[in-house]
Amino acid sequence: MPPISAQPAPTGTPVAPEHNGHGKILFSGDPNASYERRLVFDHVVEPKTATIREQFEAVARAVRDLLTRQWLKTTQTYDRANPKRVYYLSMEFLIGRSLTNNITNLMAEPIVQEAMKREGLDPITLAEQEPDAGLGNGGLGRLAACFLDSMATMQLPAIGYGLRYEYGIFRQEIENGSQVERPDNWLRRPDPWEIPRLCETVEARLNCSVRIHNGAPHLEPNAPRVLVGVPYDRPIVGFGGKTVNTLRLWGASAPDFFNLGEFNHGDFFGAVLDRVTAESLTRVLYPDDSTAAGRRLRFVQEYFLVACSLADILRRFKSSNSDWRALPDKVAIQLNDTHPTLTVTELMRVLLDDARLGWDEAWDLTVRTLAYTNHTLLPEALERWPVELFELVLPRHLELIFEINRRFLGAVRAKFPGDEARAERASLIEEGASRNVRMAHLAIVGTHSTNGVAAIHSELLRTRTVKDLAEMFPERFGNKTNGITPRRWLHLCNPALATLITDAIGDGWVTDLSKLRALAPLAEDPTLRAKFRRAKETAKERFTSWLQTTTGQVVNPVSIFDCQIKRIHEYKRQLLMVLHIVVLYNRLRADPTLPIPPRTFFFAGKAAPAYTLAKLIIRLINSVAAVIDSDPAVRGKLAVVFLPEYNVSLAERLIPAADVSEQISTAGFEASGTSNMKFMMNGALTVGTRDGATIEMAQEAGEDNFFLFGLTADQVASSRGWYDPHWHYAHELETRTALDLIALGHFSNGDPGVFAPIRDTLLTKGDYYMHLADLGDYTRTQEHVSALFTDPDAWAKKALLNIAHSGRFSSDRTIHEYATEIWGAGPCPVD
Ligand code: 26V
Repeated sequence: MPPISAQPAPTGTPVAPEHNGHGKILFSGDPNASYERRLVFDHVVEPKTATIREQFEAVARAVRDLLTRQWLKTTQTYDRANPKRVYYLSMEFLIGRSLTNNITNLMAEPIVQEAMKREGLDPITLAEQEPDAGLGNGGLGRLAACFLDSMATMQLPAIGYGLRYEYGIFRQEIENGSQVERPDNWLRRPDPWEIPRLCETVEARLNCSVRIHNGAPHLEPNAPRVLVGVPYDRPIVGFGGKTVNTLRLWGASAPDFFNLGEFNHGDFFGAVLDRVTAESLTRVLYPDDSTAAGRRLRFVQEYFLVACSLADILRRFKSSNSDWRALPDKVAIQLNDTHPTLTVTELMRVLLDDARLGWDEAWDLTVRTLAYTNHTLLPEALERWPVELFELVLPRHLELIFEINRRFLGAVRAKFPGDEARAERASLIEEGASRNVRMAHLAIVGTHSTNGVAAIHSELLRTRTVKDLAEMFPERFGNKTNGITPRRWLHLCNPALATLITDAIGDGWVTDLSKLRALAPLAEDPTLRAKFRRAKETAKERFTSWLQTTTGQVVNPVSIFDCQIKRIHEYKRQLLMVLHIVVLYNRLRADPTLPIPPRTFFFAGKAAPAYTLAKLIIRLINSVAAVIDSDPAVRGKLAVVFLPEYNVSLAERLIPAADVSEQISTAGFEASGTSNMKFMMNGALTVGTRDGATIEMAQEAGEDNFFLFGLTADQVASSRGWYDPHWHYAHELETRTALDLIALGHFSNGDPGVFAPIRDTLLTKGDYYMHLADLGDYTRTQEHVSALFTDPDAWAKKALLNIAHSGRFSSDRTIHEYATEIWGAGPCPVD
């Protein structure tokens, strides 16, 4: 296999526009040119009267014209070379905006900027027209999007497969301090990036029908149905613009012969209604990443993704290969969490029932083709689907699962004779009042590789969560620490810092982030430190002025920007940060002259709509913000800001401006985290627990340059039996005062009832996530943070050292490891 380069695309040699020959006419005054042509012929408007939205669509389409030839060429190159292909199956791709990213990766900024100037277009206003493609909940979906960028940049022949939800993650509004969910109808207007491929549809067969009953979709048994998957392709431009890979999203539809019977009997209305119902399958993304509690339609969505993607993959395989035995040499399928685990049984079904292979051969091919990544250890988020649901929707798959399990348990009993308890724990089927299929077990048994997403997470997965399976297949378990794309998360979102870095060490870091190490010795240089401070100021001013113009909120740009932005979850401990704020608030109330550097605490994140406590945490944050804002004793020293509607674009704005990154999950609970890496790369200092990838970040940067605190994962586990939050309440005055203020109604107009559930969680119900255990150490650590901030030069040095040691957290490095150690795939360069 050819070695895969860590620095794949040469920088400084833009492919577009020169290579494709279209750049010269883009935006020219000639009405035949791309931009005007789009306005006149697509929108049928006079360019002078075009609305800003029409202008955006025309610019985006003009940029698409720049990449089209390379996109076609990429497909042709792969078809000709027939390399081993990589398929990334994911229920989520949290893409964000594409216009500026595609311009950056095409290296087309200079011509696009010049052309926009000529046309009198404002690039920022124009970019704002594009809605975020929010086809994901959080980390898992954003990781998938970063991986696509890296795979294209590294010239890997890869395709992403997902679903084309018409409604992405809900829009969050805050009303009276509380979260309200609004639908995100992001496809309301035509999306300039997607290409429907109506000639490449595939079919997915269910043993039931989806019907609307009382306004809600229901599964009707024993009514076999065919669903049609319509591919919608999106270009994924690698940096340098040479490779343009594809993200293929499936939309559900009904076949043309659908319900022909009813149609012939005159039930035209019923036939059309059924079509509408079929199309409703991919209408909306499930917004709850905190529990896997069974929504039946989600199960059908998962199967639909699997069936459509696999049909497409196998069709492509068969068009260039004649022997099924070549499958694992030509195809690597990565399962992003258990959501696409039905790929195991779907591939078995095709190989057994359609290709007519024997069990052993089919099983060997299946296992060698598939690999699985686990993204969470939280028991409530591990997928288990009722056996009864399989019977209803996918009876053949259930038969296959029982047979896989029979053989697997035979192997368990052979390896560990007499250990029936082990067989029960390892089984693919959870027995009990209701029988469930344990999807993680199926994923591990049916693939050749299982990995976690940070060293500690992979270790806990192997030694605790699925210990019995790891003991059956020790060679299958590994780790692939997550990463993020430096194109979007540094080059694009932080121009001031990116320029500083390029001026100091050249631009090679954009495709080889390990080059950032060259900054480490330069951190000794006071001039560079001054430049870093200037770049951070620029980013902070940019953010504050955006905040003021869009929301009217004014924040102090010289205060410490202390940020926790992520989904709202108890384990992520937004409450710990709130408790610290209340501790500081009390200190300042007791002594308004207390010399502490001013801080602005930023929160952003969505709570799952049904997660009541998470929603109450949002309300608490907003209540604390309001009380602090109206208290003259602390105003000017402390401010709390909850930024509504956290999405990729908001992260791109705030992260460059951050001074402090809060990564404060209960140790052992955050699988990896990826915003931690984004902050580090943008020169924020981390206050964090020894959890997820934060541990590896501190190792890289040196613990002296980090603010680590709190219990370790081992300490959390070993104190679980005797930990009692009441002890902290009784013995720590500041803890008690803070909790009492919350519980007695100080932040709820004197009404103690409002935040009682939070007090109960932290005290009476045992504080499962051990906030009170860590509060003392956290508060002391934050004092060191404040002290360092009063020495801006020393702060800048640590920040620069963090940036210098963030190179390992490029998703290029992660993808290099997947490609060489799991997929056995290498680059297939496009001319
Ligand atoms: C579960 C479910 C349950 C059914 C409904 C929809 C849904 C959506 C997502 C999930 C699983 C969420 C798991 C997840 O996002 N894990 C995060 O993965 C990141 C990337 O590896 C990692 O950095 C975070 O630490 C981890 O929490």
